Amino acid sequence: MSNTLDLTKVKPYGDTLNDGMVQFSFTLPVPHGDEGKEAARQLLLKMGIEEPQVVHAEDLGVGYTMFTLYGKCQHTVDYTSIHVPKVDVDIMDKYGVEDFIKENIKRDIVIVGACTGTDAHTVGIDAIMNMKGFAGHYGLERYKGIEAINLGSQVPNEEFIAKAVELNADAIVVSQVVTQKDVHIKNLTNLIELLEAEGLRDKMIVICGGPRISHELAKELGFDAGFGAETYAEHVASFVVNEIVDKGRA
Ligand code: B12
Repeated sequence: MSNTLDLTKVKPYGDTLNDGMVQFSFTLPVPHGDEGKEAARQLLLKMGIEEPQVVHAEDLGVGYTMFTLYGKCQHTVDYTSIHVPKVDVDIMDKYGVEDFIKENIKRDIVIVGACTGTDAHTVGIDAIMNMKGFAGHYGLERYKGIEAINLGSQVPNEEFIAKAVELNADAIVVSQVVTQKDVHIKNLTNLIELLEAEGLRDKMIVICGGPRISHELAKELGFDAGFGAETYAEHVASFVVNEIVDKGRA
């Protein structure tokens, strides 16, 4: 085992560089006991993990057990060949965005946001939209030159679009947190289809975000941009104001 860093052959490490150590956590529908631990261990061997060890097993009751295991990963990845599509814009801070609006757009812009469909998670969209913001980054409501309207969660796509039209929105921003059974894909696709059917798709900037949203996925689904975990209001604001100018909508 080499203990020098080679970015073309990256693997996890725990104690010593390149030792391959990985932690797993999962639940099996089996009772708590030695047979269950052995089942968990064998599963890791089948995944190609070397020297698997069960370090914790928790009885979840009624025939279910949760396991934590350690083991050694044999595989490596070439970090130098990785390319992840990202939103291509220089991020400005709040004051930079405000100056940009004053100089280049010369009017207030309107951004309407919601968490749509059956998704009831409000914290993500609030982090972007609300005055207080998130992790020390103020939300869009606090930006001079931005009128930010947060419709909350479980907003049907039809209602979301109607409100955006009523408010003459420059941009609509949608949050999707629940991804079980690909519900987010269905809901986001439905939003784009409705916008297209009403001839609105090219009249506003359409953005989605959430912990399992990538820019690549968003583009595939017909959005202008997608933002994942660790997004702050200034990321969205920088993208929106640049798009308004680039698309001649100032
Ligand atoms: C709080 C919470 C709840 C609360 C929500 C309360 C509320 N008012 O929001 C309650 C208890 C109601 C809840 C319910 C459910 N939840 Co829940 N919940 C969570 C939890 C613990 C935290 C989510 C959160 O607030 N994160 C903090 C915010 C700030 O992070 P964020 O959403 O990722 O947002 C950031 C970025 O993603 C991005 N972003 C987000 N939206 C947008 C939008 C735009 C436009 C942009 C630019 C960026 C952006 O910016 C944000 C800031 O950086 C997560 C687990 C976790 N630790 O993440 C589970 C979790 C999301 N919930 C989950 C589930 C399954 C549910 C339920 C279905 C459970 C159930 N069986 O009833 C229900 C769903 C109800 C429904 N109809 O939607 C799963 C989702 C799994 C999946 N892959 O789909 C999770 C991951 C838990 C888990 N591990 O299983 N939940």
